[in-house]
Amino acid sequence: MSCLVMGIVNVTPDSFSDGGRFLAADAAIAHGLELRAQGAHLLDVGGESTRPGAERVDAAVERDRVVPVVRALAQAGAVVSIDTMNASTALAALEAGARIVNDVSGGLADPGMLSAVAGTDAEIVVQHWRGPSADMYARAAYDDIVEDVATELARRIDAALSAGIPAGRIIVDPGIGFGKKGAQNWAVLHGMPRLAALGHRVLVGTSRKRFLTETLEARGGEATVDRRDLATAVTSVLAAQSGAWAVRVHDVAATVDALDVAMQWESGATWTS
Ligand code: PMM
Repeated sequence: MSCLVMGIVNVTPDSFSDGGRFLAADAAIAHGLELRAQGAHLLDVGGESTRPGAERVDAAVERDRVVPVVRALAQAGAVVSIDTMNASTALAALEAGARIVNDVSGGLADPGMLSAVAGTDAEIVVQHWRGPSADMYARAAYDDIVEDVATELARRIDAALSAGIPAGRIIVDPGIGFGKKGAQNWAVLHGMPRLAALGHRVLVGTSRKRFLTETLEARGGEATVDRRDLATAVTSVLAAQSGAWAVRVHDVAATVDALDVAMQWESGATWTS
């Protein structure tokens, strides 16, 4: 088992999980460096919130938010991914030193995205997505959710390949919480081996998401950020055990600790006295 940790660096005023504390570029850069010091292998910089109900942000506003942050973190030696649905933002971020484009729409939101990425040497994350966050729960109807997500991801892989992106540069993501309600997310996570069987690296993002809150609060009490971070560390270990290539998290320190412990457990099998 090995799994990379992707630390989240949100540069948005309305992110539900950090309350916009890192809006200023300097604060976002400092936060990214801190996550790196805590052991993040990748830093995912985003300037548009995808929280349920969120409205789209103008691409120019998004670009102005993220480019200085991407540039500074890349210059500091971090491997940076740019979380965007806009080809223009993706290209500006790659120009500033990002190496991965993380498109939660899997190339569906901007028809120019896949060909733009094909013209660079960047990697791309294609996430399972059925439509904008503003009304994404209206699309949460599935026959067999694992099979449906796998089939729809396979179509995005084909689109990326047709646009000219080599297979080795395509990463898939089941899009936890995107057009999926409560228990549907657990079903998708349980079906991770089916998604890994698509033959691409799999990125998984459960961090602080609503389905975790619902699970924790089912027993009563408030699902504080600390409780959600602990739950995220557990889901991250389980994702790693199910073949995830990387997990996308807010609390890097907790997830790095949890993965370390799980890996030691696994290495016990090869220990001799
Ligand atoms: N989740 C969010 C944003 N970007 N990208 C990928 N690849 N996978 C995810 O699960 C994902 C993402 C929403 O979470 P945030 O608002 O806390 O960043």
